[in-house]
Amino acid sequence: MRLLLLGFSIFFLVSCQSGDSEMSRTVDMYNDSGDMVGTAVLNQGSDGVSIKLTLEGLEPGFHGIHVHEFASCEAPDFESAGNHLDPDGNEHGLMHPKGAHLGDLPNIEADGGGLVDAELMLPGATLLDGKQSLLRGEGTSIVVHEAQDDGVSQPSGDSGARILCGELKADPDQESDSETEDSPSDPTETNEEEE
Ligand SMILES: [Cu+2]
Ligand SMILES: [Zn+2]
Repeated sequence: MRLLLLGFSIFFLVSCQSGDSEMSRTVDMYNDSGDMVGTAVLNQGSDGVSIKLTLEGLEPGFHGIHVHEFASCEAPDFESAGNHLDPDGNEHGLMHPKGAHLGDLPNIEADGGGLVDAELMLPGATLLDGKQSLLRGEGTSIVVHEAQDDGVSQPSGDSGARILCGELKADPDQESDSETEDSPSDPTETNEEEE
């Protein structure tokens, strides 16, 4: 019996680590002209979320990057993404003694051709449920900045303008608001399941 249970739990663990769509998410990254310039692939780890970034078209050098609190990237300034994701009320900055925000990440570096190929880690974050979830509410967003994050200045490390943004929607199948506004529901319609 004990062996049988062990067998079941091993099978369960293995099947969880492969294939569960909640454990991995791909975020498309856009610049302020609306061009897609790369992706961020998020994977659930045992003690955080890893982010594999592949980007092009950046100014060579270092750029700040953070997870912001809303799943909304309205060009050109991406202010709709809100502040840094900060469920614990911390100060900004990986080098701040009272930091950091959950969404604070180390700077990324674009090479001479403007390419970024980096893997970052968000310790303590999760793609599952909970206070530390990147999919809380309607989700969050990933924002890349013009300048590098100094790791201590408030509220965002003096990292300058928001130049790239990608939405991490809690519900990836949900269309944008404008889509639903195009087809207003019939007020006489009583069936809530179907249009
Ligand atoms: Cu930011
Ligand atoms: Zn921050």
